[in-house]
Order: sequence, then structure tokens, then C-alpha cells
Amino acid sequence: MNAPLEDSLTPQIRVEDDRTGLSITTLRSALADNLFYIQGKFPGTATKNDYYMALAYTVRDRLLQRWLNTTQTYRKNVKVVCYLSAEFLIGPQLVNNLINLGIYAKIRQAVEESGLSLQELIEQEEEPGLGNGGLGRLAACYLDSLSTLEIPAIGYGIRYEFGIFDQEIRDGWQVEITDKWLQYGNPWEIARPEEYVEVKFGGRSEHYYDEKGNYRVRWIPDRVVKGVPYDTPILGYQVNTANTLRLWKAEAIESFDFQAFNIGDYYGAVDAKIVSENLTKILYPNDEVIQGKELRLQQQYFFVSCALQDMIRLLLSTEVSLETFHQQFAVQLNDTHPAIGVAELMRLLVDEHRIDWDKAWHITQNTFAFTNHTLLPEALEKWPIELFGRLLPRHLEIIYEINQRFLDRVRMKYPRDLGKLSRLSLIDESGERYVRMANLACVGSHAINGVAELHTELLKKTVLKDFYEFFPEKFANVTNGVTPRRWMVLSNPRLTRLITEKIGDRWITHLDDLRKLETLADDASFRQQWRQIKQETKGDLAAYIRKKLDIIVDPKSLFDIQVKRIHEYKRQHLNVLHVITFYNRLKHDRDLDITPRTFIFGGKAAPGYFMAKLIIKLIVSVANIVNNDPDVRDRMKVVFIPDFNVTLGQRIYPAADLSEQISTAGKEASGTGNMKFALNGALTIGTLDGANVEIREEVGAENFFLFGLTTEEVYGLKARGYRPFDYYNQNAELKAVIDLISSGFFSHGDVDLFKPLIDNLLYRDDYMLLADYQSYIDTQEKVSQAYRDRENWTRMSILNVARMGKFSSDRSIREYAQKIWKVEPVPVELLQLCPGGQ
Ligand code: 4GP
Repeated sequence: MNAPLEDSLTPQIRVEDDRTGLSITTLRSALADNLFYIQGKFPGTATKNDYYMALAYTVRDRLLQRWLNTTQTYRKNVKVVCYLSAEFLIGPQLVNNLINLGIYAKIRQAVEESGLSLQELIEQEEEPGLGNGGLGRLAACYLDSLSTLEIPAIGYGIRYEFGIFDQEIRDGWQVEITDKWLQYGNPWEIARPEEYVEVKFGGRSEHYYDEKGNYRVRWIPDRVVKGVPYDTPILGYQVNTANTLRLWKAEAIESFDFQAFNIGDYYGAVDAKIVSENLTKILYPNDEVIQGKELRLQQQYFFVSCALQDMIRLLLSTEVSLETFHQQFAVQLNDTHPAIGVAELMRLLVDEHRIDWDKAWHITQNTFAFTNHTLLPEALEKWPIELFGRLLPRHLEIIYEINQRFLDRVRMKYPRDLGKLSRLSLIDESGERYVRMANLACVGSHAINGVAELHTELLKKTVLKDFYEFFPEKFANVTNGVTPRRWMVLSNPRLTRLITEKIGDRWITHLDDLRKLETLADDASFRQQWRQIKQETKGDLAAYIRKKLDIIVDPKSLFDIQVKRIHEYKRQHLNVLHVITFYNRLKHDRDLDITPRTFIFGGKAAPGYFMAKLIIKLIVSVANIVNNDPDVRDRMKVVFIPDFNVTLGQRIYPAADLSEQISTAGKEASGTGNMKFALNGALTIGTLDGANVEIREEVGAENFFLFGLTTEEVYGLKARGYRPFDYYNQNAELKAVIDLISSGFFSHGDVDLFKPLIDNLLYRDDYMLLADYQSYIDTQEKVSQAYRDRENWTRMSILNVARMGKFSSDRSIREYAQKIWKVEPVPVELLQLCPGGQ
């Protein structure tokens, strides 16, 4: 790939030494040195991966001045945002760092002059799959923006040894392969074993009077685990700020139990190590819903406790009073996964630092803010009391105390309203008793936000209604955004160059500048260039598909793409109903003048989610029939690209003509893939759901293909009694599609294979595919018609990009900073340069 931009955009360091210099000669010798001294290889025996590692260290060396100076700057009493997230899906680091440092072209030259191909080395990088989907990727975009905006920040999370599984498709079924992302080492992280903290589990609490006669509680655990931090620098774009992503690994306090060893218990001797390290071994591969898994609660508590202890240590090292904790740190809870932090901070302040309850509660509430990411009621995290109390006995007591005080206030406000009381309670007592994490997060935070306007409104009306009525002032909306650095500059260098040629490069950090493209939409030669770029990018994806899957797709056909986690509410199977409708139409009229399409899917299913896996099987089965049917050849192809991840997203989003955002209205909190597609010039076919609503508002209704029921209509239809079978019965084309699946046509005559899916649609259809079917098909027809007028399609594509400024994660982060965190940028000066510096 050519450099997306000219080099030397970053302010350069004044003093450079041999190790960090940027001349081609210095870069070449650094590469050779790192190969020899770090990888321990001669060029003759080095693998591509050795070269990748040597290159990564070469780049990392050039980050370190900024990173260490950033850390140094933050020691001086500045307020730091701490983003607590169980997932950070940061994607590959090499190219992002080259772009942010502004040294892409130089590095390419140095690498090529060393006889290597930069592209090949880039492809060596294993991406850290430390997240499932939207929530984890959002955290990563936010880290990028925090650094770019020079806001002091630390991301705290878990260093999973095995991230999200790699997906293979065998016989049409998803197969999960362990993700061994660390097997060849990770050049971007630096371990800080000396900054470990201890995390307790189990045991009991002991109530006592201290030396001054004050009533106190201490926790006597039955297990202690060590948390070791691993730091990754997150460099901003064209700035000196490099914030830290600090991920925790669990280790045993003593990794080898000599006592057990001495009595001959060889296995017992390493037991503690194994048990402790299990804690951070694996990321739970479910998005949205994970219920009741003890290890998951251990993971949550582990990283949150590590993070809060780390913050306290940082604060105390500056001689500032702990009572100013909330003025020094703004802690964002990325969903309820870190919500246990509310109880943990109370425990640390009250039990360990002897601050009285009321003061500690003031600090806690003013520290935390909570983001909700999903409306699915089944996704609200709750933990059985028994499990919770066994693992975190002291926290359960603290939660009871918080609850009692909170419910006293509720009773005052709503005397005799038992329903309210039981719904607001931190404890669910409707059957088996549970701790409700969303309630804990709402009570313990000063701010609560949804991730798109519609989502925030629905939160206030549905899942958090009672909290909204009780604390209306806490609620705000912050619509999600994505970073234009990764999702445009890095992934779409051709378009980046064209845009920059026309309007300069300020748009990369001020995405609203893209508006300047609006007038160019009327310029025929610009449209021609725009189309040309889309064509080339589609050609690249077609080549990838051919190489990986041996399927030939025509880059001139309309690329209709749906990539995201597989979930019934996201309705990949509605897309399949269209694919089959399209196929049937072609079969019935072989001369039909149809706009040729390539239907592309990608996404992982949670391993235990049968219906999602069956949807993948259906897509692949339909693909097999369609792609091998000579009657439709050249006019349609269906492709399921396995193992969708950040790296693949970077290839796929820029190559789309049409972006499928077709969730049932009221179900998708925001979506961020919708933003990545539109930013890269795809037009959207979508429902009025999540951030689609705002995207449509921005790009203009005439540049967006809307279909389907609104949230209100969905609720209304449900309330009246939805009968999906009637839709099937009354719509001949829909009936033909469903009957074709049921007949075994796509499953070698097996009529049972897709029965669970079909029965679900006909008799339940929770996500109302059948109700939306006709509207979807009609709108797809409009898409096909629109694509025939290439000039107008291109104009719409340009206008989409020009009007996507709102969806930069820079805008989201500015809103968090002003509305919620009350933090300001703190530019970093490169004062202390070493080694070899002044
Ligand atoms: C996702 C939501 O499903 C998606 O709509 C949203 O854009 C994203 O979070 C970021 O806010 N939720 C998850 C999850 O990924 O695991 O709950």
C-alpha cells in the first residue's frame, strides 16, 4: 500500500540519537540492530515474523520519548480519565503508529532498501483480539481520540492470554480455534512487574474496633492473586501525547509452592499458579449476554480492583489527599462489566484508608460515570447472591449498605410504592436473589449515558425508566463515534489521498471539514476519481476473496455487505431472505434485467448461540447453491468471509457500495460499523434504529435507503399480538422463499436442518423479520435502480462522506470531556529526552 499521506506530520523530537533517528540510514541500521540484538537472528535465518518484530521495535523506540514524557506530565496534578473496560479491541498497532508518528513513507523506504516488503511485514502482525465487537472496538476508538485530543487518560482492562477465537468455516459451520495472539511475543507492550497489586477473593469479613475505638471492618480472604500490569502506548495523531493502555495479567503470589513440593506433591506445587493464571486466560466470547459465570465475575473484580488500587497508588505518590480522588480521576464504566468498582472503591476508601462512609460515598459517586450499550433486557448483568457473597463477601455487605441508604431515599420520595422499591433495589428478590449490576452502576455514578439519541431515549423509557424518574439529572446522551485515523486514513489510503488533495488534511482531526466535499459532488471529474477509487478498492477485496475462498466475484457488481456479530436482532437472516428472493426472481425470469450484486457477509457467532450458528450455516449453504448455479452466474454471488476482525474490517468497509444496517428498530444501541461504512462512501440500507437515525439526519433522507417498522410500531404490533404466520401466508414471494429453505433445497434435501430457524420465524419471530420483509425487498429494489445511475450514486456517496463529520470519536470524546468528565487537554512537552537526549 502507498503511504496515505505525506510524512513528517508529527512535531519532530528535537534531539535524536542513533536509536530514534529518522534518516533512512538510521532506520535501516536500527532494523538490522533489532533483528540481531532483540530477535537474535542473522538476516539469513530470520523469518518474516522476526523482521516484523524488528520493525515493530524500531517503531516503538520512536514512540518512547513521547510516551514517557506523557506519563511524566501527568504526575503534575492533572485530572486523568480512566476508561474501565473488560474489552479493548485495539487492532493491529504497526501501521496505526506509523501514521500517527507520520513516518510511514520513510519506514517503507528503509524497509524496501533492506530488501523487504513493508506490506508483507504488516501482514505478520497478529491483532490483539481482546474484545467481542462494538463495545470493545468503541473503547479502542476512544483511546485513540483521547490521545489525539491530548486528554490525559489510562485505559484499564484485562490482558487475556487467549482473545476472541479465530473463526473457521467447515462444512458451512463455524468452528472456533483458540486465538494464540501472544505466541510469538507482543512487541507493543511493556510489563511492569514491579507495579503489581494484590487482589483478594473469598473468605469472610471481620468486624472490629480499632485502636481509637472506631468500628471497622476488614476482609480476611481465602485467596490472593497478583495483578501484573502490561502497558501499551496509545499514541495520538500528530501530537506528543501517548496515553497508556494498562492491561492486567493474573499471577500467583508465589509461583511455586515449596511446601507442597517438599512433601512430594509435584502437581500441587504448581496448582496455585495455574488456578491464579486461569483468571486472565480467556475472553468470554459472547457479546451482549453472559450470565452467571463465576470466572467472569472474578475477571471483572480482578481488573477493577487492580485499576482502582493503581489509581490510589498514583495519587498517593503525588502527596495529594485521597479525599480529592474524584477531582483527580474521572472513571468511566464501559457497560456494567466494571460496575463492581463502585463497591470496591467504597471498600478501599472506608476499610483500607479509613475515610468515613458519607465522605467515601461522595467521592465514589463523583468519580464514576456509566455507559450502557444494550437494550436487550436479557443482557442486564446480575449475579446470584450466593456466588457473589462467596467470592466477594465484603462487597456484598457494602452493596447491602448502599442499598439500604438508597432505598430509604426512594421510600421518602415514593411512600408506599413497593413496585418502585423492588425495581430500584440493587437486589433482585423476585425469585432467586441476585445483585443487579446496572442498578449498582446507576446509583454509584453521577452520570449515565446511552450511545445514540434513540438509545438514550429508550433507556429512559424502558430498562432504566425508574432510575430516570429518580435521577433525571444524571442522564445524558453521547452518540458513539469512530476514529477517522484507523477507519479512513489507515484503511482507505486512496480516498484519503484524494480528499486531502482537494481539501487539505485538517479533516483527519476535524472531521466536519469533510463538508467541503459537498460542492465537489457536482464535479464530474471528481466523481470519476471517486468511482475509480471505489472500483480499485473493490478489486482488492475481490482479489482477497478469490485467494482465500476461491470464489470469483465481479468488482463491477454492487457490493452489498453486512459485517458484524451474528445475532438474531441484527437480522442477517433477513438479508438472506432477500438473497433468496433475488435468486428466485432470476430463476423465474432468466432474462431479467437485474443489477448484478455480490452479497458479502462476515461475523462471529457466540459459540453457545445455536441460532446464530445456524444462520451462518444458512448463509454458506445458500452461497454454495447460488454460486454454482449457471443460470444466475455473473449476476449474483454470495460470500461469507470467515474470521471477521479489525484487520479484515479495514479491508472490507472501504470496498462496500451498500451497508446493511437492518436490525429490528429499538434493538441496536448505536452501531459503529454503520459509521465506518458511510465514512468510506457506502450508502446505507437501514431501519430507524440506533445511530442510523442520526446518520440519516446528517446525510439527508434522500441519500439513505430507509425501510421497516419504527420502534413504536414494533412495540405496537407486539402489544396487539404479532402473528408472523399471517405475513407468510399472505405474501406469495415470501412464502416461496421460506418454502424453498424448508424443502431442503439448500441442504441437500435435509428438511430438518433449518427447521429451528424457520419455525422460529413462522411462529415467534421475536425480531419481526416477516413484518419487515416486504418493505425491505421494495427498498432493495430501489437500491438496485439507484445503482444503475452511477453518476447519481456517486454523488450520493460523496454527500454521505461529506456529511459524516459528526461521527468522529473525537466529537464523542469532546462531549464526554465537557459534559461528564470535566477534563481539559494537557499538551505534552518533550522536556526530558533520554537516552542520548539533553
Ligand atoms: C454494542 C452495541 O450492540 C452496539 O449497538 C454499540 O454500537 C456498541 O456496543 C458500542 O456502543 N454492544 C456490545 C456488547 O458490543 O457487548 O454489549
